[in-house]
Amino acid sequence: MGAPSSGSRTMMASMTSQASARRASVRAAGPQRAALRVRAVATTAKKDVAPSATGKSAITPEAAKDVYYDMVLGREFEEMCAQMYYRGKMFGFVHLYSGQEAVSSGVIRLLRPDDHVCSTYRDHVHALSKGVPAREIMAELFGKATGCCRGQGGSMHIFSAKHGVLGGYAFIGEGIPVGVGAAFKSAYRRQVLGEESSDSVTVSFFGDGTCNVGQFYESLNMAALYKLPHIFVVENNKWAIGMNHPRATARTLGDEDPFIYKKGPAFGMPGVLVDGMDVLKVREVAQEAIARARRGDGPTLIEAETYRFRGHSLADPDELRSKEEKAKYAARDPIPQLKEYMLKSGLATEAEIKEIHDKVTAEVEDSVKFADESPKPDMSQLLENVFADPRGFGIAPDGRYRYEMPGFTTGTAQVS
Ligand SMILES: Cc1ncc(C[n+]2csc(CCOP(=O)(O)OP(=O)(O)O)c2C)c(N)n1
Ligand SMILES: [Mg+2]
Repeated sequence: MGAPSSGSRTMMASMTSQASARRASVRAAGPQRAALRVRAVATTAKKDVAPSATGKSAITPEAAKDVYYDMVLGREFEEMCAQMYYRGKMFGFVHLYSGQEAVSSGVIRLLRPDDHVCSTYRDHVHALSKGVPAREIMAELFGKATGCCRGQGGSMHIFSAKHGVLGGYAFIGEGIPVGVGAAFKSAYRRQVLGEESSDSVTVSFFGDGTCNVGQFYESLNMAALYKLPHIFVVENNKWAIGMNHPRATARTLGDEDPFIYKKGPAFGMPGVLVDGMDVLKVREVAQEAIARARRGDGPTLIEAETYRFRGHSLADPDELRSKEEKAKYAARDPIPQLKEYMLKSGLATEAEIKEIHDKVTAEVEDSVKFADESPKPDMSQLLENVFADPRGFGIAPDGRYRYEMPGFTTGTAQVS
């Protein structure tokens, strides 16, 4: 994309004036009407919760097997990570996603390759769902040169431009504006540069604890203001390390619990609450949000109620959550739930399910072998991409952006 022209600035002004026209119409409708609209969105959202895995949900056998494969892959990959971490193959903090698979698979398997995903430090499974090969993620976790970030990222920083994975982020909330930025690019191309085919969508994932940082609210505002093709997915696993969600978050008006999805309507976007332990429900809600974003109708906030089956990170002894709470959610494990549904409704046979498990086991074992046998990065790579290129950003004398110049990101600082 070229530098913004004065014409595009005018278009940006018009995007802003369209937004103020919308606000003016809400104001004209009066406070009572506006309040009704908010309630309507929130209530619809509750009704929108799709039929459960035990109910009637339309999914083809191919899609069901794809989603099942993805969830099993996520679970087995993470269990293998735990083993490898305790064997000293990985360094730093490693946060596992086990238990939350229905959210990643239910949303991301519906995306196109040119769509984007922004993650958190609990990022391995989002990347797997988006198509980053298990080998490249495992090698990254081992700090090897064949990893998706050439061994320079590690567990909390899984990034793959090729697969539309815009990164894991150690600082909570950091990924949300990045996701909104990607959605802005898609909308800018369509609305300002007139590229009709630009309809890619970005989904940002983050936790319940992250909803209490400012970047969440700034991002909700900007996404709504410009009707960006962005989906906010809150993975509400009830805990932010050792802080229980209701202890940290103000209750929404009239509720006993704080509902994050109700913050969507406050910013003029639908807020949807979904059972995040039921992949078919998540899928239906995501389908609607993705279609809305692609049509150009703007963002959606999805709150998926879920649970992590392990401690906050592999360094957490997980002593704060009660046995009863853990047992309650273990009984709602999304993987056996989907398996049972698939078998009962003829979406897959026992033999096909077994084949999926065997393939996943082979894929995960292969990823470990590949990571183990891969070389470490060369010392010369140590400071690459750490400091800004001394040649600076901006436009070069040939009229191209400097970052488009061959070799721009290599050799930014050499270690001999
Ligand atoms: C800006 C910032 N503040 C504080 C922290 C420390 N921190 C790490 S994880 C975490 C809790 C996040 O909880 P949640 O958003 O619910 O995600 P979950 O771990 O449950 O997936 C906090 C506060 C951080 N990483 N970044
Ligand atoms: Mg949480």
